[in-house]
Amino acid sequence: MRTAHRTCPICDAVCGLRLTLDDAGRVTSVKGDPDDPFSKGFVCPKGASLGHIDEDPDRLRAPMVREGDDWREVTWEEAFRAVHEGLNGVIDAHGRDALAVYFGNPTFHTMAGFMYRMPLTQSLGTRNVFSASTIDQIPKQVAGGLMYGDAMAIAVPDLDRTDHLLVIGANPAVSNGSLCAAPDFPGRLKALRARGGKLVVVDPRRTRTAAMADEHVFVRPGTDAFLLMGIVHTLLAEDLTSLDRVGVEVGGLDELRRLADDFTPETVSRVCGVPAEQITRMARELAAAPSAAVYSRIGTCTAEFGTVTQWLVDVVNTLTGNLDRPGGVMFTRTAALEFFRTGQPYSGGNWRSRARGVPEAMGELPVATLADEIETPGEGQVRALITIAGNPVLSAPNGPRLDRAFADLDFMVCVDPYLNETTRHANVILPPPRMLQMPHYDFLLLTVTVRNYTRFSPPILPLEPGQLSEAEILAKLTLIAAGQGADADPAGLDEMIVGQILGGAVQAPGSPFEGRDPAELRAGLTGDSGPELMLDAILQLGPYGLSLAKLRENPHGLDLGPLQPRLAELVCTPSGRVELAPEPLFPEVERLRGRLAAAPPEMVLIGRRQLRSNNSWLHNVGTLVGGSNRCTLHVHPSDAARLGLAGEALVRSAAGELTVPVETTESIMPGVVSLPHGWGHAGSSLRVAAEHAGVNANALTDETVIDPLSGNAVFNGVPVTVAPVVQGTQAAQDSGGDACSGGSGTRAAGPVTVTLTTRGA
Ligand SMILES: Nc1nc2c(c(=O)[nH]1)N[C@H]1C(S)=C(S)[C@@H](COP(=O)(O)OP(=O)(O)OC[C@H]3O[C@@H](n4cnc5c(=O)[nH]c(N)nc54)[C@H](O)[C@@H]3O)O[C@H]1N2
Ligand SMILES: Nc1nc2c(c(=O)[nH]1)N[C@H]1C(S)=C(S)[C@@H](COP(=O)(O)OP(=O)(O)OC[C@H]3O[C@@H](n4cnc5c(=O)[nH]c(N)nc54)[C@H](O)[C@@H]3O)O[C@H]1N2
Ligand code: SF4
Ligand SMILES: [Mo]
Repeated sequence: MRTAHRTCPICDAVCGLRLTLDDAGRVTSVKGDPDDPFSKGFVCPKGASLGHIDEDPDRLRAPMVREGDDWREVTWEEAFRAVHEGLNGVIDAHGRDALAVYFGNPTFHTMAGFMYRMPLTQSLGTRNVFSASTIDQIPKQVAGGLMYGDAMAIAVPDLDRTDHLLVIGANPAVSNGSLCAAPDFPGRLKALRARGGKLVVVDPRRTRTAAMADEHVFVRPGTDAFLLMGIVHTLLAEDLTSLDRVGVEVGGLDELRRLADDFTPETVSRVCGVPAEQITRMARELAAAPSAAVYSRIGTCTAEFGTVTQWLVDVVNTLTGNLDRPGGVMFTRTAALEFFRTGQPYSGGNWRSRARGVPEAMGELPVATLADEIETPGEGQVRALITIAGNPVLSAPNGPRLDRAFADLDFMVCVDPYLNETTRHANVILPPPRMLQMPHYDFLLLTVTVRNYTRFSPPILPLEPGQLSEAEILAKLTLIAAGQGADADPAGLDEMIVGQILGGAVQAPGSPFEGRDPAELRAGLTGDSGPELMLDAILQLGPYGLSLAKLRENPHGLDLGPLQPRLAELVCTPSGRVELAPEPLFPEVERLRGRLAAAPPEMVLIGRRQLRSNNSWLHNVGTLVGGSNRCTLHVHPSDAARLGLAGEALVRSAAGELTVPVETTESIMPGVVSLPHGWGHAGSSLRVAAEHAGVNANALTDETVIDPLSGNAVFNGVPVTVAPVVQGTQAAQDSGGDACSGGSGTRAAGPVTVTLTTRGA
């Protein structure tokens, strides 16, 4: 028996875990790490199941190649040769824009995903770059880019010090928070109320978070931008602003006044369903609180006015004087990534997608238009796809259409531990090692912690002989994409990336490495893998003067203190001020104004998360499925009675239809139904998941409707009709063919060119 410690890699909360393992390396228990200064022993049911997840017998242990409907385990050499032939066959026949890549959610959690995302993208040389960002948080980043200049500047509620927290479209008591890393979020909410603070939740469902709150406000799905406009209008009309409390220069107040002018509480109330007096009171309470923070997430990001909503959230935080101030919303000072802030003002829409003409944001296109790019013939049609840690058939809007489109590709390669709804279309699957065999450092999640904090976890178990790390797999893909062939050495690429970081740092004025010799600096780095060497370098360049060795000496993590005001050093708008009224948003505000008189749809669909699920990929673990973790349609009893619903319902939208068991509950607003996403495993080779299949909520979400500025998908407020299932009614089942053919061909080797954007480079 031995004890080991590591950060939980599943959700955004970065909890520390204490594991015990037997002599054979099997996990015998997982508990919260009581010595972690940030999570202090907290663990949720998913973290407690880490051993079962890690030891899932259905995880792939060797690369797989598909021949027709048959899968064959192959050696890594054979797998990479097949990838080399497949990708280069497509490049030779159709050019590089015929390639597409999709980075799924876990690439935001793995060290390899962080290190290799940019090099791989650059080596592919295609405009067809997609990720889970456009079904998640990109509206928040675009809003940050427009207001602060820096799309990596995400305002985090100062959860442990605030006096008043307004949560809009998030359910952290279940999700444990997102873009706000706070282990034991529910405990921190209880502490807020215990110290006399107030918690208000705006949600079309009475969630677990709402049940903990002083006040729960029902809002009509998709209308938060109206509610927030009503709050902004009140703050301005009643002169409740405290801009003097904001420590940076703020511009655009007059423009904002003009934009918000006709969104009176009375007017917006008719659209969002919140009584005008309540909107006025919400504004007054936010302004009067000694400190207050507005926090919003998925319910407001995956909405048609996603970017406008995220902008308005930070406008309210600014107007009430709570921007960059203790108890308000603040900006984490992370240990590792400060070096990567470019200081260049954000600009979006630099090109448009081929088929639908939708603008790029942050260098990527909306995954909502991936199927268009695969299906629309012509120059630049996508013929080959790489997915890394993603399951877009279940997670992207109109998943069934993607399912059909993937079946038509010439070549597909997936880096994933599972043969699932998406990877079943692959020609080659490259499985990463078990979680316990990977080192872990949350490059990205540690940029949004509610205290400054850092923690590194070395692998607990070694790789088996001949097994590849995820970093090596992604490095090989990068080299193949760059035309270096299937046999190129991944270590060479690691050295190149680390060398570029050091090369940039020695030239960067004021950097701790300024003027030093890169070779000497390289010799001083420690780390057992490329990502660890990279981490060591950027920790040393970071604001705390840390190193990988120092983090190894502190296996429970390091508390780096409460958040401090720091916006002044982040703002990089062209004007140098925080922009309250960025011009690119004006057309969106006009569009919003145009909706003031629109009649709301009779019935709309929203999503919901479940405590024991994590998107689509934990349903094969027996301890996590069943009981309350079922895929059901939440319906208000009054709607169920009106529509005659019992048993199963047939739900239809513009995109598709499905049948699903009905669960009536008073917790949901009348006129709204809710379906969790990530289900739909019928026929899966994952045995437990197939027994708890559920349906794919994204058979109903409409890929043709997006948030225009960010390209984000719309999962909430989807117009639907709901009817009882009558004998003989059969919902359309989504099915996809398997007709894929591997391309072939060879390419001349060329140099790998990788440019990391850094302040110094
Ligand atoms: N247990 C669990 N935890 C998770 C995940 C998981 O799948 N399961 N996923 C992780 C990921 S990837 C993410 S991004 C985070 C997300 O974290 P959260 O955003 O906290 O997650 P959700 O539970 O989706 O919360 C969204 C809430 O918005 C509400 N809502 C829907 N439509 C609207 C609307 O129009 N307006 C308003 N105001 N509210 C609306 C929903 O009812 C729901 O309660 O969770 C992470 N943590
Ligand atoms: N209707 C609706 N749809 C939604 C949402 C919603 O609220 N409603 N939420 C959206 C959100 S917030 C998100 S983040 C997306 C998620 O969308 P995706 O990222 O596309 O989907 P996941 O279900 O997270 O799939 C993760 C994949 O990564 C694999 N994986 C797990 N660990 C690793 C690893 O260490 N390495 C590698 N290489 N692979 C790994 C899993 O097997 C799985 O195939 O879903 C979105 N879809
Ligand atoms: S809350 Fe998230 S990080 Fe914490 S134990 Fe659960 S899944 Fe892991
Ligand atoms: Mo997400």
